[in-house]
Amino acid sequence: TINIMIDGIETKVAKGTTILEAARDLDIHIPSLCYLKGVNHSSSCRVCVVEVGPRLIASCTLKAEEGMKIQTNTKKVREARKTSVELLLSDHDRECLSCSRSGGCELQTVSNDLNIRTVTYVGEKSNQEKDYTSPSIYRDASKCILCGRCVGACGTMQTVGAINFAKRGFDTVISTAFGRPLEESTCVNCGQCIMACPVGALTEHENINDVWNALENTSKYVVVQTAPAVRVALGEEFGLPVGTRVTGKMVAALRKLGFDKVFDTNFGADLTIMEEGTELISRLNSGQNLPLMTSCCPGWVKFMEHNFPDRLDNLSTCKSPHEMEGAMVKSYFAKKMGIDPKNIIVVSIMPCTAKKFEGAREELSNESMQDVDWVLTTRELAAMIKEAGIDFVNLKGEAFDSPIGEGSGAAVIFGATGGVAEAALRTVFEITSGKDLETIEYTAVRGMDGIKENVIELPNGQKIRTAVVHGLGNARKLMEAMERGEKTYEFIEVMACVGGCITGGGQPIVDARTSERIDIKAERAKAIYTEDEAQTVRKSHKNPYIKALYDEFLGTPNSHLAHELLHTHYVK
Ligand code: HC1
Ligand code: SF4
Ligand code: SF4
Repeated sequence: TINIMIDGIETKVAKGTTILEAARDLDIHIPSLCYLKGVNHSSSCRVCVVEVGPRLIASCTLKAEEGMKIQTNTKKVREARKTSVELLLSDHDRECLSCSRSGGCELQTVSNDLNIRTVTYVGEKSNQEKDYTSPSIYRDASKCILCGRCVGACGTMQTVGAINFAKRGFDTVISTAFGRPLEESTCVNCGQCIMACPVGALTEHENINDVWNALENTSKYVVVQTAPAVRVALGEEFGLPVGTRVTGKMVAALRKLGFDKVFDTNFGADLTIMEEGTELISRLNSGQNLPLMTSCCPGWVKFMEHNFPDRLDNLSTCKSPHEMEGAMVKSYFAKKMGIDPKNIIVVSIMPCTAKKFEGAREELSNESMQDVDWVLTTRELAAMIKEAGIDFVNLKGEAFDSPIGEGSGAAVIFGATGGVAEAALRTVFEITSGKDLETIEYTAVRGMDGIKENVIELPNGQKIRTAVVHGLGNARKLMEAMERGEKTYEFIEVMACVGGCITGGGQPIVDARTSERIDIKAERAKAIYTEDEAQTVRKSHKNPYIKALYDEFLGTPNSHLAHELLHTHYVK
């Protein structure tokens, strides 16, 4: 250990600890902007400077050394911090009142905390470019502060590297290769850059008004569905603690917004398990296209298309749960209700920005109708609820509509890494053995290790070696290990976001300081597993509404009709 003194307080820290971390352990708050734990340590903003001897040094990269004496709150420090922030503000689009990050902007917070009341340096503005081309991500360079947090998220964490620093000096920008529109880049739409951005330079491509217009249109029947991960995060937008489950309130709010039916994507997740489980069993029998890789994450699918196009046949042909559900709303449900599917609009509320891209993919339509018409993020739903003046926190819980509103516990765990694999194993084992299992928790695939493994043996002796990865950096590692022949599996679950959809790019944004104190993904995952335990039906194949769907409409899993409506194929 190393002995240091911060603001007169002696403390011992481990080798390698930065002064910023050491101070936070002592509850001394040093403001920072470009620092994001585990993602970015560039010391470019210089807001976190401290005084060490005669020098001012950025504390986020300064490592503790024996005997170091640090001052975090001197006149010189405060003035240096103010100057750094004022310089950022001078080149910033300061339309705070109409900015989507207003109230949650870290630049706003730091500027307020430092008592900056006037912006001294006003001059020429640098890059003002706005890029609306991506269906998922909107970039506004006029708000960018060049902290590099998005570059860390996209490059280091996701190993996509769609965006990076370009040009020099005053002209420095965050840009795609050759300054191309984001839509034409290698971006996979995961939105992790948005989650990292401290300001409003990166946001989702908003579709709120499209959905308001649909709700206003009296000739349309507007159905909404909500992803598993939304219910354990939406509450944060209304001040509830991280990990609060708000399923019932969310349903009540959606009804108040005027949707004709409020369905649960969990039904689609159960359906996915029936189709994908059957697909796994048939691939095990034929030995073809193994390992089967999950295809419900559109960020992962696009990553595969860009990086491993020769492996696309390994992807499951199943559409993702909300797409399956959209297809069932426009066929099975429409028929039951006697509504022309052309007059139905399906809106998906997702924790995900990539789902906006997925919703528009031509592979995901039937008879020239998209399965899903609009995708809103958790944040956009919160914005609509606020706009409508709904007192969310005090709403009484309501239940989803039938028949597409009923999902099992296996479905809800889709929202956390390992959930799809666990749900599939619960069903595949029981279907092949014909026995009901008492213990249904596959804890080996739970938790936040980057790569998790599990082996089960089916009654006929077939082994299913399963790998679960989350975060595209981990996915790349696993794919490369397989290419080198070091690893062999029969089944692989991949989610592009670290932690799974619970930390998707459309979820409530947590500022850097809070994310150091609270393990957001662990808290949201805990809520997901509690939601599973609270369900009476916890296996997809036991969901009575799924059984009815097959009896009344689809026939059997992987039937001809099921293939037509619920499966697709991605090609190079
Ligand atoms: Fe997901 Fe899925 S789990 S992909 O993360 O398979 O978005 O929550 O809805 O479709 O069910 C997202 C979450 C979600 C799908 C399901
Ligand atoms: Fe990179 Fe994902 Fe952002 Fe695209 S959405 S730029 S892939 S972090
Ligand atoms: Fe979207 Fe989930 Fe994939 Fe993230 S892990 S890109 S939230 S589907």
